[in-house]
Amino acid sequence: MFVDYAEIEVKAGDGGDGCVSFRREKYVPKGGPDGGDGGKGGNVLVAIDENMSTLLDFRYRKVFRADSGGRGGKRNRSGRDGQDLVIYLPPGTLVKDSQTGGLIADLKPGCKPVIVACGGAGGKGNTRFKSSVNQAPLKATEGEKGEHKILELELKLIADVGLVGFPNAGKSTLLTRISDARPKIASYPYTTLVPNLGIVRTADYRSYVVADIPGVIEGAHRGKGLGFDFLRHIQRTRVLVFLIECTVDDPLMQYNMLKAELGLFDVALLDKPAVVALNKIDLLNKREREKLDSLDDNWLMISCLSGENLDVLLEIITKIVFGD
Ligand SMILES: Nc1nc2c(ncn2[C@@H]2O[C@H](COP(=O)(O)OP(=O)(O)OP(=O)(O)O)[C@@H](O)[C@H]2O)c(=O)[nH]1
Ligand SMILES: [Mg+2]
Repeated sequence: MFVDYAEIEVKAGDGGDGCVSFRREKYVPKGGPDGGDGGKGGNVLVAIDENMSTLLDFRYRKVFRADSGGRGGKRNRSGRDGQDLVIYLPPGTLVKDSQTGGLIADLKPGCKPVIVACGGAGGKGNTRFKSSVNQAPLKATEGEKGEHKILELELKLIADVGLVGFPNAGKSTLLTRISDARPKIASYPYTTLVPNLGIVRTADYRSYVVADIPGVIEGAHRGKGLGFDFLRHIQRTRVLVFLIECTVDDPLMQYNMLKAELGLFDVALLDKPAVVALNKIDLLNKREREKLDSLDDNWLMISCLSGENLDVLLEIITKIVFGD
């Protein structure tokens, strides 16, 4: 199951308390204070696990605690430091503080682990409070509390190309034709319920990732169809491919409707380079094709079934992705 949003609670370790103690040994009268410091509490960190692709695990496990520091001991022994706790997340996860809404980490590929909650400092033992005027201090401090936060995890897939279109336009079929992915394909709308990623390999051994997302329809921003929450997965792509069925009454209107829905979700989506492809061209006869030809010179006629013009489409996408 694909889950792209979760809320978790993190609690860093508390610092250990400082110790009050005095050296007591035969032949060493008035040995002085020897209470050690408390250990530091463990931090909570987030890090990337390349093998993860969903936040499913976090639907069930909600609270993550790092170790607390140990108490300081006699004979100036410091308490042990609490161990850090690392939470592994899929690449592309955004970690936000749910209270302030502030972004704490953006786990892009290659990013180093990030501390999301700091462990408390250890308390001071009474040795630290020794001075010329107070040679037998009874004072030690408590360890600091570790940070406690509620975190929002939001997964935004990392893909170079996003396929957008109405349900049944052939997005999943296209992904199957050009990449190694094998998403479900069927002749009814809403076959794709969660995003699929596929890797496209070019003839010169380069590769990029294409995301196939569920179909968007008019009114998606009001929650119609599957809504448009999943559009977040194309927010980070470099290119959008609009896929439109050529057999519909008015392809241009469908294209404008798609753009309008995308714009309502995030206007920045409309600034991305885009390629428009009319799919299922195999279903048209010559006359119908000529009619469509006049629509827009930049629109590409393709057929995911016969493979017509898929090479041209790939060439255009590859050029934009790599900036060739
Ligand atoms: N004739 C023809 N049929 C196609 C072509 N491309 C896809 N189809 C068919 O169109 C139907 C829908 O294809 P999908 O790839 O599942 O469409 P989708 O856009 O992923 O649909 P959703 O996931 O529901 O949004 C399937 O029956 C495909 O076989 C094409 O080029 N020509
Ligand atoms: Mg699909």
